Amino acid sequence: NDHAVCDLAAIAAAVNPLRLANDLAALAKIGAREDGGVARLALDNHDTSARLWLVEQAKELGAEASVDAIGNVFLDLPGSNPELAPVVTGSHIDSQPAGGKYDGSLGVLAGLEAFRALKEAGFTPRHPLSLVSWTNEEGARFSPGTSGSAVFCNVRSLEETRLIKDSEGMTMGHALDTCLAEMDAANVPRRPLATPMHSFIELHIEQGPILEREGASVGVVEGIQGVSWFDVTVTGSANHAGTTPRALRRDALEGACAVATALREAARDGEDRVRFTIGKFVVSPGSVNTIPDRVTFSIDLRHPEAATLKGIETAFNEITQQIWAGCQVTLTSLSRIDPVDFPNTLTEQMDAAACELGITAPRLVSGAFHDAIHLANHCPTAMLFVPCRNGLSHHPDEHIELGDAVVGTQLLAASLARLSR
Ligand code: HGY
Ligand code: MN
Ligand code: MN
Ligand code: MN
Repeated sequence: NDHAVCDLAAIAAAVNPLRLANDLAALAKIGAREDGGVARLALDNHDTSARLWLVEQAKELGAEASVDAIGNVFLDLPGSNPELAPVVTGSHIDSQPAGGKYDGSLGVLAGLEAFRALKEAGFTPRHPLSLVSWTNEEGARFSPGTSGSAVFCNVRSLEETRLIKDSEGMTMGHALDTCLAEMDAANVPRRPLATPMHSFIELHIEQGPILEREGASVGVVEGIQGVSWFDVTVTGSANHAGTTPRALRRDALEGACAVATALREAARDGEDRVRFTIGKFVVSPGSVNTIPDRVTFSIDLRHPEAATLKGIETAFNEITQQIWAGCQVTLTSLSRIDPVDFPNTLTEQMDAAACELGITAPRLVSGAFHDAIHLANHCPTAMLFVPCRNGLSHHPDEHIELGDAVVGTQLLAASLARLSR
């Protein structure tokens, strides 16, 4: 039929390990930490420099760079039939405050290298190809995360997203306008939000121990577990640490510790499939000899089933309606993203590509969320995982083997060829 010729072995052979390694090292320099990790928070000056670096790579590749109103950066390659919706790959380049060099970055750079390999192998796609770097996947500075893909997929509005504030009180809209002004100055054209897509494949490090344990270089991801983020505020009253007797105290820290323990208990399940994390815990006024009057803390809750997440959230609501150590407690739901299953139509294409390349790619479900969790409700979506050492991530020591990254990139390139031919 009318499919373009695509020799997957030639495409895989055109993936260049040195080029990929150089790109990873170049991007890791932007926002590099002393300890070997990266600190490239969404829309900070390092994130903006990294975007401009990525746009530079587009020129060499002969791709058209553009940016949308939420700051998602796209690199577009034409197909022989411009009427067809693009086959898209990508991830994110913003990081955790003490992040690793590969979380997000590997997916964007593997996409870049896959595009180079497709061109060098003489493959001409029928569908256009796009590489995207999504804004604020991590949510570490502006919470919740996955802003770029959520706004692109109409899950959240641009307006509400621009109002989110970081810990210094700066709005995401202000940081976004500063970043977009730099992209305008670099003549990066704007593009409309939410352009149609034929399919989306995201390559990412696994951030867990499965592939390393199985000795696999790449895995085909079947879905992503659900995730809910909350803020909890405990309000007491400040007073003198030395003179205030216990009966008159409304100690917000005592209340916060008690309610945090109760919430953790409510999230416990017999089979260790619930993930409950309190990552931020802020005590005010934060003076040694003043009883705290306000404590805020975050909750990151995950589970593969939406019903379980909802049940735990109901329990959280009951627990936080009570008084704890004389303090009021408020629970604010920041985001709830249901689990997603990726369609067989896509994962079977990746299995077939792996088979043709003689690559063993086990199936697994993602414990971490990714931009693909929103894209899954926008177009046929799937992911590829590459193992990271000891499953360590969101840590400066995050590490991958270049050989695994190359195999992952080869399978990505081959999958893109099968989908766009
Ligand atoms: O938190 C997550 O799951 C993602 O790595 N940002
Ligand atoms: Mn990530
Ligand atoms: Mn991450
Ligand atoms: Mn086709």
